[in-house]
Amino acid sequence: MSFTKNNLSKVDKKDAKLSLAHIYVAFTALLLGGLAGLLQVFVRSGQFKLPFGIGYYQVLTVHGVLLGLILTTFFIMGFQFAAISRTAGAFSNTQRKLGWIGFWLMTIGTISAAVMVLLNEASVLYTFYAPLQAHWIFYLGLTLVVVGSWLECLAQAMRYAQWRRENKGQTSPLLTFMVVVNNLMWFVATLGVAAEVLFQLLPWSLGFVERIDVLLSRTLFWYFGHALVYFWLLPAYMIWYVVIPKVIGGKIFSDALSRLSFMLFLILSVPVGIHHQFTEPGIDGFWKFLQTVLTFFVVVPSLMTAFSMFATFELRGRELGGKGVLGWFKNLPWKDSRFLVPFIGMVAFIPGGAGGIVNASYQMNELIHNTIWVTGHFHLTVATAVVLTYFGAAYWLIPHLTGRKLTNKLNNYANVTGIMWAIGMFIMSGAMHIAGLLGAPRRSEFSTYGGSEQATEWISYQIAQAVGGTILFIAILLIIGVVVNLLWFAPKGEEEFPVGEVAEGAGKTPAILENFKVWGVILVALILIAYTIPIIDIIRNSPLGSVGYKFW
Ligand code: HAS
Ligand code: CU
Repeated sequence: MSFTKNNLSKVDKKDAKLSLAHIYVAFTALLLGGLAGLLQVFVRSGQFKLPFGIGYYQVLTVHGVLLGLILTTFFIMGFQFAAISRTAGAFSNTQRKLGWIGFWLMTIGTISAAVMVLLNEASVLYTFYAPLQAHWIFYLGLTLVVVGSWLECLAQAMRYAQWRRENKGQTSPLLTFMVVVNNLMWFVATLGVAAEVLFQLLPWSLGFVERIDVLLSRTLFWYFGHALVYFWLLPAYMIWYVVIPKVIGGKIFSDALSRLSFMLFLILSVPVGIHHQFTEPGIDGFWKFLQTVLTFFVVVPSLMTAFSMFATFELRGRELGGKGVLGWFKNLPWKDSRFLVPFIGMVAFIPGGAGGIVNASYQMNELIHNTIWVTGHFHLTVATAVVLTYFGAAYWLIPHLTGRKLTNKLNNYANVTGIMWAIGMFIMSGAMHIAGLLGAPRRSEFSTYGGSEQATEWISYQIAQAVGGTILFIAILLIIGVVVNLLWFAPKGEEEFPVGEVAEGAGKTPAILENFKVWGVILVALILIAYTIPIIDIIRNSPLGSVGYKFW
């Protein structure tokens, strides 16, 4: 049997189960990680002390790991299984089995890492920087999460390859293609963190070696770490490019442009990690500058995305009769949570992305590095643009998978979650940005620094963060309420998995955009250029290395 793009309208039932399993873990992580976030902003306001000997850094680790690593990875994988099943067709039994093995490895890994954090054996934050030393089970747990995700990526790639075999010479379904690009980027990036964990952190935490090369470990981490943020972002972009046009009744602006932007992310996401290490000694300024330039290149596909989204919105708004420069704006479906919630995410990404450009500007980085400005930046990017898009998608994806309906009432609650998030985050992230410019450090418990005048300036902003954080936590409770309803209680029915069609006249997609060999070669070349000499330098000039520390 061969099929055309549009005769698949649903996620296969067995695939739906696999997808849902991921969604359970993701939203459990949201609840627990959100609670940890609430405790943190309370502590930092100076008005609250953690009970039962719980440490601030322990809570911060729970927050970063559960929200930054677990919520994201599980939601992404669950969404991607559904997206492929919907656009390329059901997974084969073998592929699905691989997916389930991956899921269980990831879940066991998450539980082991979480237990070590709860036992206060691993308060090393989500970046697990050496020389802070966690219990080896924490590192092993995170390794299982990565290995599990590889198996899932493999299952998804196999489904894509099967589609290509069965539909020779045709352009693949856009959403399936995007998933494969995201997974490839993830695989290449995670090789860095896998090397760090296997060759450095594990032997060191097990006591096989006494010392660790700190700079090398951080460089391997950031080789992975920047691509990690795009691994979070690209599924949101999939929803913006492919789902949102359908939700608003419009068309995808251009298939070719969407694919090009994803391929640009693939080649440019990894060789820019040193922009997180501008202030580290031991990396020559030339390489920092080179990666600054590459970072400015990787901004381009985001600008293409912004352009493309504006075009989709404007075309649709005018089709509905919008006049004048901005008249189209009011004709968009503002009451539909499937549109409004991700849209708020898009708006947040404008200042979030602009802040990123400040961070990446080599000299300006001196001002904001290690201040809470950076925390403000990533709460706009990952914790608003990305996760609001995920939530907006969950509001149709979950009922699609469970055979229920997003009723009007639930839709209204869903809209409230988006608006509350916007308000809470505006206050919290705004206060973080300003306090950061005034020098307030990130990753830091409340302190008056001996009553210093500068630290006094920060306190009112820390209280504002607690206010914003509280609103966000209430929004999380409401989100969980909507999700629980969509999983188990909403009325039975059918909810669409919206997949847009490409606007007419957009032209045929050039085959080069699907040629993984060509893009793969460019990717490897850029990585070698950006990293070979810095890594040789680091290893050659490396001092003794450091023993492990547990400061908590
Ligand atoms: Fe970043 C630090 C640079 C994007 C996440 N970033 C972080 C950290 C995280 C993070 C988690 O160069 C902290 C890591 C840690 O713990 O130390 N970031 C950038 C740059 C971009 C960027 C150049 N970051 C992201 C995204 C993230 C993320 C995306 C998560 C998902 N970031 C940095 C740097 C640091 C950093 C330095 C290190 C700082 C330090 O010193 O420690 C770019 O990719 C941003 C490009 C984006 C744009 C915006 C395009 C706008 C769009 C929306 C259109 C809106 C529409 C709506 C259509 C240029 C696509 C219509 C609207 C109407 C109003 C009508
Ligand atoms: Cu980065």
